[in-house]
Amino acid sequence: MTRRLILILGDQLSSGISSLKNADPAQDVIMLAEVTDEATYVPHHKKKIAFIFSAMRHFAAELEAAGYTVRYVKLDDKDNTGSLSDELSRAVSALQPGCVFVTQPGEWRVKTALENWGTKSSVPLTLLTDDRFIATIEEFAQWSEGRKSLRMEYFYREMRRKTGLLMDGDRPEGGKWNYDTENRKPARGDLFMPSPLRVVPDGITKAVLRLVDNRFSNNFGDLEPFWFAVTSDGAEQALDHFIKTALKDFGAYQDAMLVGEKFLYHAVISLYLNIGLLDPLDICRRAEQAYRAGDAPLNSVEGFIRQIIGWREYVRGIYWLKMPEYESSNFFSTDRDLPAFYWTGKTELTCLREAISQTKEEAYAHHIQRLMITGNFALLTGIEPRQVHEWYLAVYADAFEWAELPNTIGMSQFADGGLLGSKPYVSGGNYISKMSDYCENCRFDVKKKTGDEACPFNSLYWHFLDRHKNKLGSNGRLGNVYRTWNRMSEDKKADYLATADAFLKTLD
Ligand code: DLZ
Repeated sequence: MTRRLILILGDQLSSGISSLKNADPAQDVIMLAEVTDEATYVPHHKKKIAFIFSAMRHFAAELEAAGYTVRYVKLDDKDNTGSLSDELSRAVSALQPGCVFVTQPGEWRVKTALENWGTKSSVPLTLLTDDRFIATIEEFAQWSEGRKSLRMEYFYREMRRKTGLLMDGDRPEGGKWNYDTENRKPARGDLFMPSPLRVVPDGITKAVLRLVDNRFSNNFGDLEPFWFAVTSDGAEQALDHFIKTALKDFGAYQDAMLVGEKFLYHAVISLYLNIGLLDPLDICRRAEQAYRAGDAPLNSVEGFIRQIIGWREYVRGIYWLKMPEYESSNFFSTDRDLPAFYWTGKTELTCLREAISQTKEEAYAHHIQRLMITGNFALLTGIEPRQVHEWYLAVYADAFEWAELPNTIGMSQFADGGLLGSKPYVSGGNYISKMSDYCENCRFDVKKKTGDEACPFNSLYWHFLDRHKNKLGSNGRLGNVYRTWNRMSEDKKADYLATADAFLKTLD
């Protein structure tokens, strides 16, 4: 057997990853590299960089403890070349392996760079399937073939059947595949709120925090307090904690938002899942167990499992099916720059201020804050989709392109023209007011429709529908709203449009 060099990327920190299968501790070398290129291709949140580097260092230490030889390149190592490809070349020169193994990267850009490296390299490079997912990329492509519409719901049902999760023979548990209609309760401030498990930084994490503080001091976000788990054991504890304290209410309140409540009943485990510290099927089985033991209701557990074996797998499939063109989708041909307050949180709109401030503090906001506050605003105001995508990719600790890009380009910005969603996720202030307490202390009045004091979402909503009527007017799901718009008096329409135009000017 020749010596293998095995490259593990920053989001491949799973002991069962395909590149480590059959690794021989006696002769193979495992390599991890902290590199400037990956840390800077978008201006990542400080906490995200610290999370990835600390988890990489902990994973390397675990591999060493298990008897492997590990080549770990730290960001500030003096010979660090700054890119994954050049680090691979340096390692090949130093170690003279017979071949290089990598599990397929989760990002088109990184995959292409490694493939290019492979074509020039003196040693063969093998990219292995990433089998940490329920469906392979090929399975998804097969599922999509010949379908008129690629809706998640049908794919999700296949994944339920494939995994046997929440199945009662060949029927869905409880008789329905989806319990979302029970999952739209607004939360009240006096409810008992759990909070995610917080891990105290150890010596390894503290060293990384110093490094990030030195090297990325101008990046967005608060570095401390840093409380993320950085090992699979820590992530498992965080999952247990969620199942015990929050899963039961996760479903009912998953769309709710409250001032100062950053997590509500959300699991905050996507960051662990997306770098490989948790396994998707294992997480779902544990949630199902809680349901079967009577510790959590079906609407919560089904909603939770759907996010993982449904939506998460589905967006990954879409990513690999549609890249690289997907990234430049811009159905509405918009070109407005992302407002500066996305990087500061300094805005008079309470909803945006809350969602962005907590993003700055925690590198986290939950799904509805991302979709119906920051995403909704970007879509209504016509921000260029690529800028919105790069913002989400940078600011969230769980954001890796395969997951983030379809969520932003497709679901949130409708920039793919309806491949993912059947209609754009836009709303006026009413929805925000119904699902949150954000509007109670806002300088704008959600009940006012037009004028200086009116909630900007109200007029922007109609402005959006009016300016895109050529592209959206024939969408059956928008029939009612267009009928409402068409029935309005010309004066009222003009008021809405003038109010929105005045607001849009303030963004220029
Ligand atoms: C996101 C990220 C960061 C910040 N740093 C590194 C790094 O230094 N080394 C590394 O191997 N990966 C890093 N990553 C993750 C990659 O940018 C990329 O998102 C995934 O590897 C995609 O497969």
